[in-house]
Amino acid sequence: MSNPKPFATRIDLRSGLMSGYERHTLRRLSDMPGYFHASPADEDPLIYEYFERDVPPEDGQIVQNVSILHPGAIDGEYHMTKGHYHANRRCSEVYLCLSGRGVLLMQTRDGETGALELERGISVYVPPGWAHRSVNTGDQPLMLFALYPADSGHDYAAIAEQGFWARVIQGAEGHPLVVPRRDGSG
Ligand code: PAN
Ligand code: ZN
Repeated sequence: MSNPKPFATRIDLRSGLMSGYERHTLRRLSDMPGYFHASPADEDPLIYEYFERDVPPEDGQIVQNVSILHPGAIDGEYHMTKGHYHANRRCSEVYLCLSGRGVLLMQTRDGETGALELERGISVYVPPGWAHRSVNTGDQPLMLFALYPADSGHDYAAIAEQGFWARVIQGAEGHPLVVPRRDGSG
């Protein structure tokens, strides 16, 4: 794929719809075995989806991504993305929340942890080396715009095996709680 010419993208700030996307990825509960603390066998909701503009996967190119996390919870655990490290450890990312409410969980391989709230107008800088997972804690879609280097690569395996340092669950009166996991609690 050669260097693209300059191009514009329209992002509907209400629906999150991105014009001209080349990639649309859907994640249902069945695509996420073992990620939630429970997985009811009788339902398979759409947890999240994301749209991307394709550029060459090379140093210097930037991917534009719109992610939509649909509201809901699986046995009290809010809908969330799989989460990943960037395979290229030099690669960072910027998230901008377009609408909805949520939390961005983060962690490093050295055991540092972070959780930052997301709401319309908040941007979060995810430095190199920090895994990241977004969680929808609201009752509306959580829409996120993200920019990341096209040569980042995505390392899902470490998170699939070890999970994140905390789970985000529905507390009393519907308030979200970020609950640190004890080792072995999945
Ligand atoms: C995001 C994510 C997107 C979906 O664009 O890819 O929100 O999350 P998962 O990739 O964890 O399923 C990003 O962080 N890209 O690098
Ligand atoms: Zn990322």
